[in-house]
Amino acid sequence: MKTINKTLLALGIGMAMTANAADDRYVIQVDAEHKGVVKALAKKMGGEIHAEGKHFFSATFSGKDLAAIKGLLNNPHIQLIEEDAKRQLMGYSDDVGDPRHSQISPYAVYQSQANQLTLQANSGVKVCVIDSGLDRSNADFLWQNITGDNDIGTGQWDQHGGPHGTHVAGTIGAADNDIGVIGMAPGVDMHIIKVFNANGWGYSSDLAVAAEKCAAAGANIINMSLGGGRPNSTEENAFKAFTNNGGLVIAAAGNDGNNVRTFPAGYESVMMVGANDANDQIAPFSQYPACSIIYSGKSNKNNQQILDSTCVEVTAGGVDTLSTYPADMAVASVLNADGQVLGSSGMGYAAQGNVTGNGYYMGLGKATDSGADGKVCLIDRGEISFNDKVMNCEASGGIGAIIINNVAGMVYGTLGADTTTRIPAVGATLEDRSAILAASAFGVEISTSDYGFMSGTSMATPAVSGLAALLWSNHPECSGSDIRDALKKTAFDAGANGRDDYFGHGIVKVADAHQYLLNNGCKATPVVDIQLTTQTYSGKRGEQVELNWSGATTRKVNVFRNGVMMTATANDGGFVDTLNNPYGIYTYHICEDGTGNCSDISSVTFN
Ligand SMILES: [Ca+2]
Ligand SMILES: [Ca+2]
Repeated sequence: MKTINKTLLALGIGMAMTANAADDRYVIQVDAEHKGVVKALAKKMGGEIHAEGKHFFSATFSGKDLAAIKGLLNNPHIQLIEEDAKRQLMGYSDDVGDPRHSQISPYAVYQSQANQLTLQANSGVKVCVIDSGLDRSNADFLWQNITGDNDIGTGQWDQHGGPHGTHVAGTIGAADNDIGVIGMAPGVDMHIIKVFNANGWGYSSDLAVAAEKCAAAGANIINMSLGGGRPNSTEENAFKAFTNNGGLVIAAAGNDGNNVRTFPAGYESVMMVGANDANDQIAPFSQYPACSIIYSGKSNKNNQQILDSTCVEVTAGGVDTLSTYPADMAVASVLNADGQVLGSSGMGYAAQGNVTGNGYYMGLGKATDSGADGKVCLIDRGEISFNDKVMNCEASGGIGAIIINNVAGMVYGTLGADTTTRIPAVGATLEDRSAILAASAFGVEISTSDYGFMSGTSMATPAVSGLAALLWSNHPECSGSDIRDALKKTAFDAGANGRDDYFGHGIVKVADAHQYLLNNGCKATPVVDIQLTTQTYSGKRGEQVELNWSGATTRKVNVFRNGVMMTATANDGGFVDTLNNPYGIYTYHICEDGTGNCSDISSVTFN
């Protein structure tokens, strides 16, 4: 495996710089004694009040610029109106070090507060990982806590079918020891179902079967870092059944960077996860389907209700995620300057090797330089390709190359598949530039490793599954829906204000979710007055959906399809809807006649 994901990450950082648009939020400074009057005025002008101090408050005025606000809020008690600049936390980062010799906490552990909560062993939480297997060659697992299902199509569950499944499992449950990485729920019980390998899908490609195996193994969480375009009702029913039995199903939004809804993540019963980076920015590849909208009320469209279970619900770190690999399938880089290990990234397609020597600064490395003979070349990024810099170093007699970033952060680059270099080459951060130029003795190593980086919503999804397991182990009385709800309620609101299609409710903060459940408890048995079930069958006039309900108390009930009221019908517990050439998901709910007292949504899928 080459470090192919580095290119993706570089793209992510470039995109992130432009992602934070203005959001119409202003700070208004006032005389303390007249703050109430000014606040009332701001509300009257459509403002939504946020933070408040003695002499100021902040408010959002949707779609209005500063000049317009100054015009609207023309009041003698206002001292100043200014834009409320968004303050960003410093980004999160991986621990610096070599995971072959010490344990590295990936940045997402800090970002999502997994380091602030302890997994409760023997809580009965078990995560089922439907992926490409977990390779037994990696030592960073509590193997006694891991089981799996073999499959005729894909073979042994503990022999990898590519590194994907091993990487995913490590993010969930890599052990807390002195090597490798640490999972979000370190050492948690896992059950591995191998549905695909290097050749593609095996016979257990039917995820419905996999879901049943997960349930049979006693798992309460299913992780699916996979997805596709078409819904399937058998599959959906399987996940609905798992969820109805108190479980939690979590799946990836997809990596095409568009607004397409993928499945299984797009089913209501499944929690859809997007990916963010270490700087709380959305990953450019993370898909952002719009939520379904339910309309209700007397004229059908009076009330809009966003069905946030068909779109991204939360995100977690999934850009350049460090995790476990099958033995020797990852590439590691180590940069040592005067005995201190600095952050580094292996240049894509760089030669393996481990060299030590004095450093020689080559500037931009645009020409050969005999001063580099026998030394490690220190080269600034810019103007010519990484490969040309490394080739010039090697042609000068250099034994290894360090390319230092010219913008903040790590340089992630590749020499290209056609490179002919034979010396190890790594990237380094701009922040470490002065330390590097001041040092004399260097070590540069590119070698195989059992730990490496990947990027994708496939990496964010196991982060959320592990976080859910960590939270649940501290609240075993909760249902999967309670855990899902707590993660959403306490997510950090990144991106546009409020829930948005990219982040959903935001970035998971598991310690905050823990506090939320301590404060509010679980709603283990949700109060639903009206119970609705739906099933499909083929009738003479087309596809038919049979609705059955109980618990409504009015003489008639209102039947809604896809949020639009179809009819008021007798409250006799049954109704049949006929559809002509249906495709996709159809949602139904029942309300007591003319009221907002409604059943939960029940949906059917045609394909
Ligand atoms: Ca470890
Ligand atoms: Ca948001």
